[in-house]
Amino acid sequence: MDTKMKKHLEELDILGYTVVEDVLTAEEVAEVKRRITDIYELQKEETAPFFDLTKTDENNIARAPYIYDDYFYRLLSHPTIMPYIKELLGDYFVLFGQNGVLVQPEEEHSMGRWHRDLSHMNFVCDPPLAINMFFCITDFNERTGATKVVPHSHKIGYPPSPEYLEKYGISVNAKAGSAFFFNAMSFHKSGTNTSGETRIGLSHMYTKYILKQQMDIPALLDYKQPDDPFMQMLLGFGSWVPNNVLNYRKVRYEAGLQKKAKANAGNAM
Ligand SMILES: O=C(O)CCC(=O)C(=O)O
Repeated sequence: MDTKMKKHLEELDILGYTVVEDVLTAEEVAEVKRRITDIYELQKEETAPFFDLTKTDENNIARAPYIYDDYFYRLLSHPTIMPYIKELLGDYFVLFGQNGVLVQPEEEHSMGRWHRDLSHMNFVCDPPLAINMFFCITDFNERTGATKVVPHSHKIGYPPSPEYLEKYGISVNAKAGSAFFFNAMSFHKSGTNTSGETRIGLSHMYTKYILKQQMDIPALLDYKQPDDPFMQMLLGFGSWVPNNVLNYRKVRYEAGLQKKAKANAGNAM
């Protein structure tokens, strides 16, 4: 492991968070910004026949963008990020979810309340069960509504008082293009945006495979598992809970076909 990674993992272990700069290029950041905004607009339209998304806690959250656009699918296994997640969670882990979090100027956000990402779990876990990684798509600072984190709070097995959280919570500064990692058991919330511009983060939570995913990802992908064994693992095809016998068998059947195709390719060489 190089010294840079060592330093970040130490911060993440002790403080509960760390920022790795310059992971996405300016072009990638601009692309994500444009695409996530389009997906959020589309999701508002999809929800409109049922209710007004903007009047719910889902306001300004773009859920599972990788289902809508391959650009986001490719970011799930970003080559700079995966080695960190492997160090933290071991070789077998899954994606809990990928979500765009848009914090609008002078607007409250449902993520603006102190929380842990594994809700209702007030216990200490070492090694970690879940790591959140935000791509910062805009600058994160006190003015733009950067995430606020309470340092070391992933190490306590009970929720601190509201007074403690407010007193010791700090805004984590990160430039657009950075990867902001935090232990999912750290108390955190989105900050208040007074910058006049939308603040955008693209969250990716990775967990040990024994935890439930945010959504049934194999179902979202219509039970079509990718060829790549790493992506099969990441998306939960190796650890999901099938919702019926047929779907259980469909995934096993496809896995069998892929195995055969690989064996045949090997024989042909
Ligand atoms: O938007 C933020 O800064 C925090 C988002 C958050 O709390 C979460 O994704 O769990």
